[in-house]
Amino acid sequence: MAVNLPPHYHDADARYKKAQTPEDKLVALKEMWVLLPKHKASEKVQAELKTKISELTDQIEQAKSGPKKAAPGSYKFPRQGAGQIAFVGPPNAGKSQLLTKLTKATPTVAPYPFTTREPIPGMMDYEDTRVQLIDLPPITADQFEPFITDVTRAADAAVLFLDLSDDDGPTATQAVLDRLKLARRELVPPGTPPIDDPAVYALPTILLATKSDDEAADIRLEIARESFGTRFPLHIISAERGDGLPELRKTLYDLLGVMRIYTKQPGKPADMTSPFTPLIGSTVSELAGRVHRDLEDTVKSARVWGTSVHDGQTVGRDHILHDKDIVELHT
Ligand SMILES: Nc1nc2c(ncn2[C@@H]2O[C@H](COP(=O)(O)OP(=O)(O)O)[C@@H](O)[C@H]2O)c(=O)[nH]1
Ligand SMILES: [Mg+2]
Repeated sequence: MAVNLPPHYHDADARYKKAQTPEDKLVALKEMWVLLPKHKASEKVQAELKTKISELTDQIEQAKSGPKKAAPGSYKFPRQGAGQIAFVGPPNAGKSQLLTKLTKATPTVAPYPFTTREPIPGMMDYEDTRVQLIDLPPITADQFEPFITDVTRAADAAVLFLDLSDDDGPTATQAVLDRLKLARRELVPPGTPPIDDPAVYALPTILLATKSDDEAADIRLEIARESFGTRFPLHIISAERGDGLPELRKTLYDLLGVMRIYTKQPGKPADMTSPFTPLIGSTVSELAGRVHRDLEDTVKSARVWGTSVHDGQTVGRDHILHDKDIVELHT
């Protein structure tokens, strides 16, 4: 969709392109952010600008705090499936164990902290879709791998871990929230309105209480509810016994806020095996952009089979699609 940008925006853009230092670049980008009209048509430009601002802010900060441990961008995972969810939590909370239960990934699981040193992705099946889960090293007040800023910028959502086998579980989980906040990552409940500051990334988050098989889990759960009860949706599991895992798959899929759309070619049956997964509320043209980059602008109409239309109804490019619609795109 074309975006009408005010003339001052182009001036700032020119200053950005001429800027020699990261600091000057950042100043120009922030001017562009302020000048950019914030509406649906500019969502893509907003997202690109926000990523640049965030990357530069993090880069400047990391340069200040000494030599880099990891080259920037070395831990960016190509997006796969319906979306990416990052596992964040204190040491020993059962993050890696959960990844082995939900995916085919094989991170080391061990009864001592700091076993996981680098991000490990795995694909979780949910019905006919897949969700990419990323196991991360533990976060504490003084332990924070710099690449976590990259992974949490790219991720669509997060799972915050709370260990029900540990009396200090709530304190350790609070430390994770505090440390992430220092890195300009805010864990928020799903449905939270966007944050104004372009350098801050908000991740829709569920709180996951783990090791519910522990004999004192019930009592610790009460304490956890008091600390975090209303701040995040709470889900309880035992990875060891398998309790809560089937429900968790659905919760994680739902956390992405996507819908399943099946596409078909004219005169042929729909492909019901691998749905596209645009965000809930997406239009025909947004779906088309996922099918092929060029299609987003060239699609003119679609025929839709689903619950909100009569079968095979022709709709325009701005028609809002619904979960499980079957769509035939026309250019
Ligand atoms: N009792 C119990 N122990 C668990 C459970 N999940 C993980 N653990 C144990 O907790 C320890 C740390 O697990 P790990 O997945 O490596 O934690 P991470 O540091 O968060 O990745 C290991 O000894 C696991 O066997 C569970 O559901 N119940
Ligand atoms: Mg681990």
